[in-house]
Amino acid sequence: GDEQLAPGAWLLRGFARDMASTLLHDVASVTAVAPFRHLVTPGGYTMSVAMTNCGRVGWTSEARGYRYAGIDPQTGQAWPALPDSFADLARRAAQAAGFPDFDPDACLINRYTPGSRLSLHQDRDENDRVAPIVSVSLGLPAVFQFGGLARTDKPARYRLEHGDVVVWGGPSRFAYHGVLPVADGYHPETGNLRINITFRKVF
Ligand code: MD3
Ligand code: FE
Repeated sequence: GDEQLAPGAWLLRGFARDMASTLLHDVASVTAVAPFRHLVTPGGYTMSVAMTNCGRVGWTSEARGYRYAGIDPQTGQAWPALPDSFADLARRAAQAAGFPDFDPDACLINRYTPGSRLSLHQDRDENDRVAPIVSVSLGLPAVFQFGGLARTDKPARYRLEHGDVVVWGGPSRFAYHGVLPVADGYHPETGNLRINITFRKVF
């Protein structure tokens, strides 16, 4: 059943499991146009997670900071459109968590190889402060950290598996969160990869 992690944060276990192969097929179409890349943080660190985007705008990093841009700086082209399977899943998951009419304009796709991690952070580059973020986990499992509104709040840990969807809205929208280093393993649909897709409303 659905599990409430905190006010506004809903873990929908297995919500995307039966469409996972469609989602992964559509990830491949996106990355054929906008390849995965390792962004360099404004502080000069190369991220261990490889990223790309689809949708109207995509999240990028520059020396002066993070921003959402309509053009992929690596290709000079618009980001690929949000595949229908992505839009459908994002809308249905948000609805199931009590956020009707979710209409994301940005979709960040993260690719983890064994050892890749995402340190504790907040997502606050989106102008829309009310819309939730919807996340879908595919492939290898990972341990996700979910903290509070202060970096020093001790985070809880949850294992996210293939097909799990989490919706982060309301008071949880600006909670600190991260992903511990992904353990080596094998998943029949992704090999040794974990793929995470997040849907956001920026404008
Ligand atoms: C909680 N991605 O892309 S998804 C990210 O698994 C990101 O790749 C992680 O954090 C991943 O920014 C975690 C879960 C997630 C996404 C956004 C959130 C949790 C969140 C925003 C607010 C609170
Ligand atoms: Fe995040």
